[in-house]
Amino acid sequence: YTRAVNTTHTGESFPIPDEEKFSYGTAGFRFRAEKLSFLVFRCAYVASLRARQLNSTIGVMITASHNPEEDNGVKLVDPSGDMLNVVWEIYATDIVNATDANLAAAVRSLERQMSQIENSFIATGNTHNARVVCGMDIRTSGPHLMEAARAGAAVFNVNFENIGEVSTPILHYIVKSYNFPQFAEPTVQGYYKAISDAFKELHEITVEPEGSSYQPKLIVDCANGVGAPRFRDLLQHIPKELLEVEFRNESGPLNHLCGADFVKIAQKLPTSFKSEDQDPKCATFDGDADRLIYFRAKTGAEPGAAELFDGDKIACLYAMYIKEQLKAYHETRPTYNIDMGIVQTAYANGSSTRFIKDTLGLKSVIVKTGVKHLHEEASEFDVGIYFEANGHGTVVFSAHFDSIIRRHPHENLALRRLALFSRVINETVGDAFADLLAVEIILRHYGWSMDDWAEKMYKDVPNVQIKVPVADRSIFETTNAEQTLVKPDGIQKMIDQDVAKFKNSRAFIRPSGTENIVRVYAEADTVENTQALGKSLEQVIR
Ligand code: 16G
Ligand code: ZN
Repeated sequence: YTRAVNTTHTGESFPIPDEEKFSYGTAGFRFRAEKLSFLVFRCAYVASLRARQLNSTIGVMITASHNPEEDNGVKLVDPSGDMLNVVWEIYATDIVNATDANLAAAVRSLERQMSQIENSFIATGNTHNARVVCGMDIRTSGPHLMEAARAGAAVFNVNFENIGEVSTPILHYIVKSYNFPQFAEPTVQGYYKAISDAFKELHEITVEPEGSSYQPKLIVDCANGVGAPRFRDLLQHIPKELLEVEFRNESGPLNHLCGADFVKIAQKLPTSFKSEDQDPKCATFDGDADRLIYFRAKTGAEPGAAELFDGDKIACLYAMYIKEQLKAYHETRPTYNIDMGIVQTAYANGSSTRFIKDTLGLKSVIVKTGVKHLHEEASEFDVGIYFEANGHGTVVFSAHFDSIIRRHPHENLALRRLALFSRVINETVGDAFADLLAVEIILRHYGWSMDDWAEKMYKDVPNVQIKVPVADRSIFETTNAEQTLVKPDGIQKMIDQDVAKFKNSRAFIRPSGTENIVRVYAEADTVENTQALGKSLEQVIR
């Protein structure tokens, strides 16, 4: 038996052998594009089931983020705009792995499970708001997969909307806007308007301090991805005096020698950026523009080296600003308490975690890699900042926060700033555009140049990341937010022994959730020692 896309509209359908099993990972399903028409078709089918069950809008995003052009992927977005509910990750996996012959039985079993735990459409009967909204990045396989998604949603006769080439965060935002109409108009234009209006308003009440070295200018590396056209569109809504952006890497090979993932791992300037470039402030997106990293040429290093202002630095910048506003607010309103916290992963630079603790006097919670883990933990706070070092992050605000804002809308400048900040930010998921605008507001507020940002917070400890190919990554099991290996036996002890040989060192090894490799991360007191530690850990698992 084989499984196939059940339609003639999608052209060639690349049937999938029944034995081949897929699982919904941290980034949904991600493969070489050939396998994906089937996976996208079944995912849209699952999305339409969920849309009918909740009588609301579900999102489908076709992207493989920072991976090469030949790959693609598909992930689902819940009605809140957040990532797919974990229970549904299992349902999606079951439906995708069902053979054509037993698909109907799989759906019936799913409906039975659904009616037990959630209010099923079978109970309410009302499904006229059920809708699947689908976006794609700019890969050549995108339009074909979009048709596979359309076919998947058509099986249950659910409304289908193709919103075209968008960043992943734009899709999340539109799904949320469909389900919460007071939030924004559910269109790409609605997204631009909501974010840029909030930015302009917040800009107006942000006062640049005396002697400010802030410059409203930067160069953006677009990874040759969807960030280029969509960020250009967004900037149409923002006057040049407020922010002037020069675009680079707009139309070459996707994610090749450029983009946030490349810059972060290689710690190098992306292609078409030169060490001698005079303009010091640069930022980089990944292929679907849900990651943002600032950088500049590193002085006194080999040509092409980049100094990074990564997710950790952005998180700390947000934390500093929000903490200051909260303090000012609490001075006038001590009775309404708003708490805040920061969530990071094991990849957070040790200096950032120490800065959060010792200088900001806040706590950093460390969780497993993957946006959903960070998002969930951050939602425990009234203001929850989360960032992965790789540049994916945002801030989430609680209902309690919203109710305080509504209670005291204009009486307090700090509160107004927080309210507007919460609207510049895309709460649904990390958003390179929204995050960039938020960073610019804060740099302006402090009057900071890149030099100031580098000097006034903390210095990264040297660190390396090494990808080690392995035959079977499933033999590696971790605990302690991925910082300790419990399997294979004995390896953690060898890691500990290696780490103990260096000063200020820290290291961990974890299996990748997205590639068939194991990742080594190491920090130590000097660049040489960090590399030596990384190399010796690589030997441990080879
Ligand atoms: C996915 C995750 C990202 C994580 C990365 C880790 C989402 C939307 N994306 O891209 O957050 O950093 O995987 O990859 O959750 P790894 O497991 O290969 O290190
Ligand atoms: Zn991405």
